[in-house]
Amino acid sequence: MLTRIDHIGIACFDLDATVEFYRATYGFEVFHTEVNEEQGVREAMLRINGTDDGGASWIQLLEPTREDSTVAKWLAKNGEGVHHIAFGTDDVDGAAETIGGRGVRVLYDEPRRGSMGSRITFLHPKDCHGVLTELVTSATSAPEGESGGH
Ligand code: MC0
Repeated sequence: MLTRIDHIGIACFDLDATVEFYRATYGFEVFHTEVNEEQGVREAMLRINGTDDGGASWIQLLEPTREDSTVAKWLAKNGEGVHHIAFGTDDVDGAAETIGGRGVRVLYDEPRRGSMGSRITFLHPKDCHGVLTELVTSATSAPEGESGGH
């Protein structure tokens, strides 16, 4: 059902400075950037391994775009750090239904748009031993919107 770690989401105050840290320290380059207005984030995706077939693993750096976003709220309380983990699945609808049936709160009735055209939903951290957990099905098509770096 869940086949891989799709990404680790890391909340930061300054996306450009954090991108530069990951480049200078680890050699990870930005593959894609976008603004997700619904989620209230500007994000950069750094590919750690894998290819363009939808099975890659990423570091996702997240900067809030507005004060009332979930990431802004989380940063104000916790400071920078790991915000969520995302598991990859070929079937986010089915995985959400199965996991919801096991008593875990699924935060969205229907999956929403995630990074690079993916479909995502979240599980409540209080039902997951303190970890905000995302389920994601990658888009197999090329990403749309703002992109760069590759
Ligand atoms: C909140 N809590 C967390 C947490 N966020 N615990 C672990 N990890 C997190 N990231 C905890 C709080 O500390 C609090 O615990 C309790 O959950 C309730 O949180 P709250 O601060 O009162 O806030 P709520 O209830 O208004 O919202 C929490 C909730 C929300 C998880 C429902 O953050 C949410 O809907 N998250 C999903 C969407 C999201 O995060 N989007 C941003 C990434 P205490 O013990 O103090 O009660 S978007 C993204 O990642 C996309 C673009 C993508 O991957 O493609």
